[in-house]
Formats: sequence, structure tokens, C-alpha cells
Amino acid sequence: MTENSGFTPIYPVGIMRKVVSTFPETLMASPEIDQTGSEVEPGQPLPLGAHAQMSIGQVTDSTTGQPVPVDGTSVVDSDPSETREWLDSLRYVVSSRGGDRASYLLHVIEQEAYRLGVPIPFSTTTPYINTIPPDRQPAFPGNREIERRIKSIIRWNAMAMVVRANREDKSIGGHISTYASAATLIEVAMSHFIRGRGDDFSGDQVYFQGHSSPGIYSRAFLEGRISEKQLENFRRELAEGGGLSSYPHPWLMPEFWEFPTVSMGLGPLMAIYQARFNKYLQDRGIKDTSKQHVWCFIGDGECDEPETLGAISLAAREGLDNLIFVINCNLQRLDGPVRGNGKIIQELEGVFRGAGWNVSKVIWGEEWDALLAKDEKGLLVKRMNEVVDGQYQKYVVMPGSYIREHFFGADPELSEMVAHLSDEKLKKLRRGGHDPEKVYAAYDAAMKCHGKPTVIIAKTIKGYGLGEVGEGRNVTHQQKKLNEEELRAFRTRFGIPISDDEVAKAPFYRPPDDSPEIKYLRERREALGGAVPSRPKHSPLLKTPSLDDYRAFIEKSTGREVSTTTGAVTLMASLLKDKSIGKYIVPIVPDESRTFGMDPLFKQCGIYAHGGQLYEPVDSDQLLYYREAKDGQILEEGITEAGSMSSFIAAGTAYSSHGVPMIPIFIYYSMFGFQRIGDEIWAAMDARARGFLLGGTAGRTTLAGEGLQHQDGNSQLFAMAYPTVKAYDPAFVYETTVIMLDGMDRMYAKGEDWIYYITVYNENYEMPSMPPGCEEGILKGMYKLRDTEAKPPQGKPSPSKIPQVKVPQVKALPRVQLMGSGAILREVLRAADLLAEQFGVASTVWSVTSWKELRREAQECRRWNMLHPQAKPRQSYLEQTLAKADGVFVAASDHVRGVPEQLDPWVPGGLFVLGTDGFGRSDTRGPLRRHFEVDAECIAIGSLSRLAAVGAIGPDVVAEAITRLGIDPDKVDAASA
Ligand SMILES: Cc1ncc(C[n+]2csc(CCOP(=O)(O)OP(=O)(O)O)c2C)c(N)n1
Ligand SMILES: [Mg+2]
Repeated sequence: MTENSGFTPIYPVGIMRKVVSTFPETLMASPEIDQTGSEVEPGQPLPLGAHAQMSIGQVTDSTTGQPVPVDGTSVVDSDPSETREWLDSLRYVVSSRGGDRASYLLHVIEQEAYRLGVPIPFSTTTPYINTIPPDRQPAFPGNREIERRIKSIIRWNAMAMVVRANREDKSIGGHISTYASAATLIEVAMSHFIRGRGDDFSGDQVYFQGHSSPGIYSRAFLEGRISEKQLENFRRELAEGGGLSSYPHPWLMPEFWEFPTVSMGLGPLMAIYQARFNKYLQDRGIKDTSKQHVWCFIGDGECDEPETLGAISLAAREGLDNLIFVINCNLQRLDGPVRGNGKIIQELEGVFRGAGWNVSKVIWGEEWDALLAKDEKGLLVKRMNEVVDGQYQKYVVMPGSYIREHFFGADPELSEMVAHLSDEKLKKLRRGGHDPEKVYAAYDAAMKCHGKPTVIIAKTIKGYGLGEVGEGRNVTHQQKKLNEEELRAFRTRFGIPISDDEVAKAPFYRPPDDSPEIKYLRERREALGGAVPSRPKHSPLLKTPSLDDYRAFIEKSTGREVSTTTGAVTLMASLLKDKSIGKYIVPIVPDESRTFGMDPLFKQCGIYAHGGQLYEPVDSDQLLYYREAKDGQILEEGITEAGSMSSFIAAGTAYSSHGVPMIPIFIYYSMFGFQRIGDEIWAAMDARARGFLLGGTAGRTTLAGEGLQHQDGNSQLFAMAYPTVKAYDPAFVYETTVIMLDGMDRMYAKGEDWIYYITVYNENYEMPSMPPGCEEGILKGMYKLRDTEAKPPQGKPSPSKIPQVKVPQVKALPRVQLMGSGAILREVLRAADLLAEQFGVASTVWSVTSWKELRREAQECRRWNMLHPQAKPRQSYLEQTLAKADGVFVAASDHVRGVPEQLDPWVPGGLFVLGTDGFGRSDTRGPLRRHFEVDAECIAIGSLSRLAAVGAIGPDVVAEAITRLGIDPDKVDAASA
């Protein structure tokens, strides 16, 4: 293995030994025979695929394994005897001093060659064989036979659970073939490596391949943690007695699952940042996580998701040796082969090696060892290298005779090599991922690898054990039904003690408690610290600051021209100093600290860097220099919202997974939140993450110059659909403060599972003082901010300000109830002035802090009333508040109209909404607000048009106002412009 050697050898040492022991004497000797049988002249470059004898250590195409010439490197052996001398030297070193020494020498030679300007053959891949050779395999410490029986029983129940669920109702679905391929990978880890949660150890953290869940449930059933009734109700969570969720889901099964997966790619991404967060906790002295590992089981098809591979370089850069990826390469995804014409294992090896990971391939089972040992000319390895995945899949479904003819038959010497083996034996040549000893060896090496993360790339068969119904078939992913004969075959193959009479019912099987299997299973888990997965019932709480502690802070903002972003960031800076909660706060930012005015925090808290700061920062002479530190508190993630969100999830679930109530505050461009990483925000909710998302630079017209791609008018709409997200759109610093302190209280003092999403703006304006008694309204979603009475014209009006609109009976006009949020609330206030001063219309302005909260509670009451027709109807806060307000209702915000429109059903006479639907664009705020018709003038026109609609004024009044306020009635509609 490569670990601990302090450098990356050209080839893993195990391979090196093979290179040496099997390199043919005839290397490069001419003439060579190419695959078509034609001769190649000495001294001529060999055609692709012709280097039969060069195969090991050969520069190969990363996916096909075919030899390729290297730019600038001669593939012609101009002096075979010199070549032989070099090889003899190499052999001598290996035999007398060992592979490590040989590897070191090659490394030194490589360095020197670079210095001398010699082009070096580059290869990211190694031959298509196991990374760990048989003579480096540790002894398997377990009882192979009992473990095989346990695994067989787990296989059976996992299969039966899906088959039975689909007999009840064929729409239920579920997956058999994924766990069937992953069983050995999971079981070896469960029996020997993955540690459970104990009194003083919070266990390893495991991200299971989501749709292998039947196997995880089946194991928990044997452990006695899940009942037979629950197994029966797999995927029927609403059934009597309770059921099991389809995939890992802490919200639905809070004492079982810890890490939600199955949205392909998110598991691996979250696992990387989880491992990094564990180092962060360690480096900051918050918790000793040095013994914890993060395991992530991944599908090979899943590796096509950008999220799966997108952060692997971070894992290597941060030296995450606490992270183990296990990629289950069954060569298939849902529709068919992952790389029919290539080799997914080689491709992944290249990618991970290139990124700096320790890569361990587990391709062949022990039955191949003897054949490989005999492969002195490298013919077998060459054949292994050249066959593509689609063909390997074909071998799975064909008899041994086909393998003999098509795999070994490619070369007479290979045919000879297996002449002593029956067809049946050829069929039983296992793949590495189904061989516990090979898998054990890879895991054992991974545990001992220091300084880098490990990926184990294991070759398996999809639907292993399903026989003709599914094994290796393209349809296997969706195979959910087995008939009696197929069940019987499965039962027999895995030796499950179920009689022929019973087998058709696919009964679950659990050996008695005192059986060797159950005793062994329990003993192993006890030795490893307890059950996995499991999620703790209790978590610690904090004493959080009260609003009274922050009255002075709020007062300070009064009269200042600042933005709500500044307000929120200043509050964060203050909370970071709080004795009780300060150290738990994790500020997270994807390269936007300066945008949000967070740079003072660099000095105050430092930016987390595991290695500290190894350079003198360019701005070191300045007060607010870019300070990186090993115990830095800020996670400055660079330009990755996905990575930042993963850190948010790791920090936001630490209260449970680590028992330390970390408080993530993730601030980002609001456009790149729900819109870009919405699926991860779902994963955060699934995981019961807690914390603050601050959507900075919010508002389609407030961000102004940045233009469309940055101008967010959607995030508050997206947030509506996220059940545990409380979404706020405050306008003033006192509102932001009240909301954030409430979040602290609910999430960390009371232990409620919420994510607070707060849009904050970058427009500076004078902050008003906090009106008395508005706290409740701020948190519930709205409060009355101001009444503005109509001002009848006094004296002779000046030409510019004349309320010339002829409004009949001014005093009898209905009031306009104006609702606004965020930065547009100020336009609403200005509209109120316009209405009063120029049109003699009175209004009330409501500051709406959360359209979503208002609707949530209104819906709740409405539903209760529907179901309790004889009880006294409940009235929501929204209804109670609006009951005191009459007139016409108008709302405006810097978001699409759909956000305020949610309140329409509860607003007497309906809600007229102005909003920012359509494409954003670059300009200053004034023209943008006119374009989207959310400026004060348009809000005033909207109000007048509502008054006209109820007959309080004539349409001519509105028309005249449109002219007077300078609005072009035929201007483009922003919604479609
Ligand atoms: C983001 C996302 N897209 C699509 C799916 C649907 N899906 C579930 S499993 C699967 C195939 C997975 O193949 P692979 O990763 O190779 O796993 P295997 O079942 O072969 O072990 C697909 C496409 C999903 N769950 N998530
Ligand atoms: Mg697969």
C-alpha cells in the first residue's frame, strides 16, 4: 500500500511486485504479434492493443485499459539488452530489499528524469487487478462460515421484504438488486469496522447507499431492533403498527437513520464535508473526533452526479484520512451498464488518484489468485484490462462455457491456463466485492491509511444471487417480484431453512436468540460499540440570549443608514462573543465575506485552516487581514454553495450526531440558495438540521446593477415548500434581530427542528426605532407599522403637488391596507404618503416579515375548522389581524407576486399584489422598481385601481393619476419582458 510512504509511488507497491515478477523476458523483443496476428517490424511503434507482453505497468487508457502511446515518449525499444539490465536491477532490488525500496527508487528516478527534461509516461490508472496482492492480505479475523450464514439470512429478508410489499400493492416499489450486490461490502464493514455509538464515543458516521435500505433493515431485524410487523410494512409507513421508510430518513425514523441519502450524489458530498467538519471540531478543541470515521457507500452510476465527485479534491487537500468511500461497482445503473464500452473502475481510479486519494481496487475474488500467480506473461492481466464492462456484464448472465470461449478463449495460452477448471468453476470465479477476505483487506488498509482519504472501488454483480430473474440483467434494478420457483432457488442458493411448503409466502426468517448466528451478530456489534445506524433520542440544549439582552443593540441601529445585511452580520459578530453560545456558532460563507461586510470577523474569529496559515498574508499590515488559523471559526468554503450547504448540514446536525449544539449561520447570495442547492436544503431538513440561512443580496430590484443571474425574486417562493424552513423577509434591523434571537431560542434552547431562512438586503437606509409591542407580530409574520391619514388639500396647491384628482367625498373613501416586506416596505411607506398627500387617501401600512408564517398558521386553522365543524372555529393570527382592518388590500415585495398571493384566500375582498415577476436586469434601483412596478408610484396606482374596483372612485381618477405620476400605461410588462 501507499500509505505512510510520504510520497506517491508510480505504482502501488503490490503492483510493483507483480510488474517485476511477471514482466516477460521477451519484453519488446521483436517481432511482436499484434492482435490481428500480423507481424510488426522491429523498431516500429506498436499498434494499439498490440503490447500483449507489456501489459502490466503499461500506460493504458483509463477507461478501456488499452495501451496508449505517451506524447513525446518513444514506445520503441531501441536497445533491448539495456532494457533488460534495468529490469534485472529492478528485480534484484525487489527480491533483496523489497517493494517499498523499489518504489522509492522509482520515485527518485522519476524526479531526476523530470529535472533532466525527460518526458515521463503519465498514467492515472493501474492494471485491472486488486490493489492489494494476496501476500499482503491480512488474516481474516472473523468466522467466515457464520458470517456467510448471517449475510445469507439478511439477503433473504431484504429480498422478502420487497417481494411481499409488492404483493400487497404493486405500486410500492423497492429494490432488491442493489443490496444483493452490496451485501458483502456492508456486512464486512458491519462485522469488523464500523463502530457504534457508546457512552463516551459517538460512533462512526455512515452514509448508506439509499436504495440498499432493505438490507440495513434486515440486519436490524436480526439484531432485534426492528419488528416483523415493520418489515411487513416496508414502504408503508402509514400502515397499522408503523412501517419503514423507503430510504434513510431521520425525519421519518428519528431514532434509526442518521444521514439521509438516495438523492444521488448528495451522500458522498455530505460525507466529505462531514469528515472535514469532524476535523474542524477537533481543531477547535470542541470535541475529540480523532477516532471517528465517516463511511460512505456509493453506487457506480451515482458517480455520474457532479455532486459525487465534485468535492473529492477538497477531501484530499484537507487530508481527510477519517473518510472512507466504498464504491459498489456492479457496472450497472438503472437502465443498463454504467460504462458498457469502457471501464468504470478504471475511470474512477484515475479520477480519485488524480485528486490525491488512496485508491484500493477490489476487483477479483480469491479464486483468481491462483490464475494470476500463473500469469507469468501478463496475458491474463492484459485480457482483464482489455475487456470492457458491457462484456463483463455479459459473462454474468452466460454459462461457464461462454466465459471459457469468450474471455479465456481470446488467447490459446489463456485457454490452457483454465483447462483444468470445469465450466461450473469458471462461472464461480468471484468478483472481489463478493469476497469477504478481499474486502476485509481493503478496509483494513483504509483504516491504516494516514494523511489522505481512501476510496475502495469494488467490483460486484448487480442482483447477486437472484439468478435468472435478475442477476446482471439490465432490468434487475426494478425487479421486485419473484415467483415460487425463483424464491425456492434463492432459498436453496443461500441455504435458508425455510421449507418448500412455506417458501412461496416468502416468510421472514430470524434464527433464535441463542443461535450461533444471532449470538455472533450481537457479539460483533457489542465489540464495535453498538448498533448502526442509530440516532440519539436526546441532545444538549443551550442557554441563549434573550431579546432584552439585545435591546441596546437594536437601539443602536435606530437612525443609522445601514442595510439589513449589516444588521444581521453585526448581530452575528455580537453573538460570537456571547459566553454561552459564541463558540458554537459556525459562520459559513462561499467566498462572499466582503460582499456581506463580514471581513471584520476574519480577525475576530479567524478562518478555519487545518494547517494554520503557512504564508504571510498580503494584507498582514492591515487590521482586518485575511487571517487563517487552525482553530479558526469561520468556514470560508470558497465558491461552492453546495459545499457550504454540506458544512451547514454537518454543523446543523452536530447537536445529534456529535452531541454538540453547533449553530451554523450560512450567508450567501440568495439567488444561489434554494434555486441552486434546493435539494441539499431538503436533505438538511430530512436530517433535522438546525441553523440559519441568510439569503444575502436579496430582492430582484434591490441588488440593482448585478443583473439577472444574481437578482433573486424567487427564493421566498421556493421556501414555501420546505416544511421545516421558517422564511422571513424583514425590512429593518430590529426585525432581523428579533427573528434571529427567536431562532436561537427555538432551535438551541428549546431543541426544535427548524431552519431559519432570512432574506437580507444590501440597500442602506435609515433604520427606524422599534415600535413597542411588535415582537409577536414580527415572529408571526406581520404587524401594523403606521397609519397615514388623508390630508385634504390646504390652501392653493402648488402645480406639482396638487391633489387635483377629483375624489368624491374624501372622508368616505375606504382605507387602503398596504402590506409590504423587505426593502420594498419603504416604497410602500412612500406610497402611503403619496396616497395621503396627493390623492387624499388614508392607509395603514403593515410590515410583513413572513408571508410564509402567516399562511402556515392560517392553513392550520382552516384545516382544523374543516375537521371540527361543530366546534367554535379557530381564527388565525392573519384573520384576527385583518379583522381589525377594512378597506382594500394591496401588497408589494421584491419577490414574485406568488409570494404575497398566498394570503389571498384570507384577505377580505382579495389581495392585489405587485411583485417582481420576470427577468431581472442591470440598472439602478429606481428604474428597476418602475420596470417591475413595485415603486411607490405604482403601488399608489395599484391602490387607486382597487378603490375604483370597489366603486369608491371612478376609473377616470385612476387614469388621471397614472398620467400625473408619470407612468406609461403601455409600458412593457416586466413579467414577460
Ligand atoms: C438525483 C437522483 N436522480 C435519479 C435517481 C433515481 N435512481 C435511483 S437508484 C438509480 C440508479 C443507481 O445506480 P447506481 O448508483 O449504480 O446504484 P446501484 O443500484 O447499481 O448499486 C437511479 C437513477 C435518484 N435517486 N436521485
Ligand atoms: Mg451500479
